[in-house]
Amino acid sequence: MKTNSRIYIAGHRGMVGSAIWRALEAKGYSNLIGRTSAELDLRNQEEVMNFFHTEFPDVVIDAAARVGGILANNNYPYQFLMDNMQIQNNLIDASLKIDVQKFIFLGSSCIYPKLAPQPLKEEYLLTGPLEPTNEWYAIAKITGVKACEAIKHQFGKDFISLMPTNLYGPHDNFDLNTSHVLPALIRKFHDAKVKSNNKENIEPVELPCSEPVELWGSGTPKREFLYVEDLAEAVVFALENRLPGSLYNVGTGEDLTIQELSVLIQKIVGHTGEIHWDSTKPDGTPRKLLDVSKMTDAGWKAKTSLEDGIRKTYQWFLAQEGAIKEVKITQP
Ligand code: GFB
Repeated sequence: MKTNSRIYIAGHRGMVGSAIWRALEAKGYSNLIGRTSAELDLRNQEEVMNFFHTEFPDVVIDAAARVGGILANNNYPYQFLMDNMQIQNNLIDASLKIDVQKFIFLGSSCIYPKLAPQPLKEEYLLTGPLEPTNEWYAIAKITGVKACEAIKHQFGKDFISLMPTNLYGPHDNFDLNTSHVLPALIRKFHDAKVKSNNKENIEPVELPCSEPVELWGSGTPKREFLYVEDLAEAVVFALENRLPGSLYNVGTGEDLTIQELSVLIQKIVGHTGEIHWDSTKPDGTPRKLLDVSKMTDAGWKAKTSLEDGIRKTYQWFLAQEGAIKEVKITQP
């Protein structure tokens, strides 16, 4: 990899793509290429092929995908299946046709069977049924992993897949209908705290107690969380080193229950009220802890603790909230 290699980051405006862009820039890579979805519809094969024939990237990183939390996955199965297949098929096939030097495909830990032994090793792929709430997204991502593996096997090209665990960080989606659990909890606890602080001004109480917050499911499922800037470091590591395998898990190797996560976020945000669990909402898979020994053996390890990562994400969220309020104030 040269610092002037032409590196196309598909999805460079998203949480993952923008973190990869910043990480590459920080390491001196000067020839980064990005297109917004308004400029280039990655679901359109002709548009994608024309773009590749104009830009001729040396390296392609596929961080473009339709993503969302448990409810969005459950409610929009067709879009999660079809958009993702179209995006990745177009990117992978165009990359093969113009002969890019390296292709990195990003997916998610939900590709593994729902009840596979824990921690999840790469070799457990396709050994059992998937978690029903996200099987559509998982099936799309599995086809991407297999397409890259087939290209490596058949043409000997450096097309690899990195499977991160649940990600979070700056530029995450904080919309409560479509977000993942970690940003949803930041928003819920923050909003409840702000609401009760405002109330306090009118009816002061001795001990400020935040409004209660409603969370989904039972709180018992376990999840592993990776700060997105750590994932970006892993992508740079995979770019700079030729990894021999075709599929690598990327995570911290540690998980916690959603209930434990809620207590941690409550503490960081400063919410002091009750938590109610809405059992009508799905729990999803009981656990999906990644076995990260393949990446560790290759020489990469995550470095941000969950608490530090949540603090940084909350700071970013607060800065956006401030910006949004300023815009609202200055509008007529
Ligand atoms: O992050 P999440 O939406 O998705 O939910 P998955 C994780 C757990 O948090 C589930 C619970 O048990 C949810 O019921 N949860 C509690 C909440 N309160 C909330 C809340 O307010 N919002 C949300 N969103 N969850 C996704 C997959 O699975 O993970 C995707 O659907 C992808 O395909 C992604 O793999 C990484 O971890 O269950």
